[in-house]
Amino acid sequence: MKPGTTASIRRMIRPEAFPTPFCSGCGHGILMGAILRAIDELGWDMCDMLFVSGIGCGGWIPSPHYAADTLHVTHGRPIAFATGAKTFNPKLKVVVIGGDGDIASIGGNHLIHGARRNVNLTVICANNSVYGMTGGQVTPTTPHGARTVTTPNGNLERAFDLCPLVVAAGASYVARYSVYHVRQLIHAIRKALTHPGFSFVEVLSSCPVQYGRRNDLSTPTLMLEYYREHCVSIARARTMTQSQLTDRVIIGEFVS
Ligand SMILES: Cc1ncc(C[n+]2csc(CCOP(=O)(O)OP(=O)(O)O)c2C)c(N)n1
Ligand SMILES: [Mg+2]
Repeated sequence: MKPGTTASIRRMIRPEAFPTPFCSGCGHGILMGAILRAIDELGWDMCDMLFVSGIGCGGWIPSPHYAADTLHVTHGRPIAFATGAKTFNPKLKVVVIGGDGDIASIGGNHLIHGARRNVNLTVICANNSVYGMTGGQVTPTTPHGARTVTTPNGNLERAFDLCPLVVAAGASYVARYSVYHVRQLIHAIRKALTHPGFSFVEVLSSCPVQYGRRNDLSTPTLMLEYYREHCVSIARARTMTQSQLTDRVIIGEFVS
């Protein structure tokens, strides 16, 4: 089947899983499509793949939507399960997809140790800056000052910058884009999938319902415009001062 066609993408999804459980304007839907397009462009067979996710809206991206083997496991543990599956069957292409809570909060220890071991996995973190599924609580990636249901007057804590964190831990492919930057995102996912070793793609994913409405970004458009205005490339960031970089998110390939 010709890659890039609707029919070619259709064969990778379970029609009975639609309509999706995602709210209108949820970036996870864009990411769900971007991952499939990357796999389609590579000409990979979904039968050779295993998708592992934990609990959360991000965990719903592969399971139940993808027509492939999926493991929907305990919150915070997808990297541990994926490590076991990959070790048992090294031929399997194993991809972890989860939210920022799943991957970087309760699952943070598995993330750093997966990177340290340089396990041959691809981890895609759908970062919407909150625990979306449980009502919009603060997470370790909520920006400083941002309002959430548990930080109504603004988050007092600093946020984890996930890409430098996993670079320091030993990941050998690391990139970050937002769901506004779809072409670059698909390209990065392709590179991550074909990379031997631990590859990590952080995806800033819009959540107008739980994050946006508490932070003056209550529509899908406002959230995407925010990403367009606030994301700066690694090259451009190098020319900016620390104060100019306040409230900016650096995107691009950190290690490749
Ligand atoms: C061990 C455990 N702790 C807490 C929960 C409750 N819980 C379910 S999903 C979730 C957070 C989801 O946030 P995230 O991983 O960022 O995904 P999102 O919904 O934002 O995409 C939490 C705390 C759980 N199911 N299991
Ligand atoms: Mg989240």
